[in-house]
Amino acid sequence: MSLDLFTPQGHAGREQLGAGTWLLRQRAVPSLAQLQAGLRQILRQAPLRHLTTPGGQRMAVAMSNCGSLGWHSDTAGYRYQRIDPLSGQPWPPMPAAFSALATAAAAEAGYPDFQPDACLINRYRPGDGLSLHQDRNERDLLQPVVSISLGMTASFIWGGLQRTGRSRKLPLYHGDMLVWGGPDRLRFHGVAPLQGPPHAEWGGKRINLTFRRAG
Ligand code: MD3
Ligand code: FE
Repeated sequence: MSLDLFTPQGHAGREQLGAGTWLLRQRAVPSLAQLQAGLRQILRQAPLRHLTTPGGQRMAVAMSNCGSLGWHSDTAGYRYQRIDPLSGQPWPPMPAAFSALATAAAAEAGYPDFQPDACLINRYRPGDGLSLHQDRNERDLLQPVVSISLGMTASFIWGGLQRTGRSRKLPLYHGDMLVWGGPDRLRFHGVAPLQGPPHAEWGGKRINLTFRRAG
């Protein structure tokens, strides 16, 4: 396949967004086939589902997990757990290609010892967004979070350490990776309601993978 020089997602390269944050454009592209095959298998065992917030609201984004720990939410609260409550079984294992990619990206961003034990899978359809929040259910907040964007372009909202601070919007394209840690780990962030054309291969959806050291 030839390089597309006319669309912004055709540009690789890395950009430092904050003291502890790197955007690695197109970093997941060499692994797309492995990610797609792995996802298909994981979602057969642990289908995407809409969780309920502690306040009783159905989340627009559909979620699943792989790895020894999975993020879950219901009216009892947010937490990581070893068992998928839908199947009563452990979450599907994290494929070696997934963890190797997350570990390599983290090392490139200055986090040399990242070994994820949880991978949260988020599925957005047009109109679905994720409201401004912090990720603070992980045990060790010195560990970074690594994310991979797949499918339709998202408008990522990047805020400050307080909910009411200024925020900027940043497009995330198919194949982009973000590594987030250090002083930026507790920044508020979210995703604007998904809009725009369907992706040529992934269709009318966006999948986001976030790798964490949760336990
Ligand atoms: C910044 N997911 O799953 S990934 C989430 O695109 C989540 O689905 C978004 O926020 C998505 O919790 C954004 C990028 C990301 C992930 C974790 C972070 C940014 C972060 C943790 C702290 C600060
Ligand atoms: Fe988050």
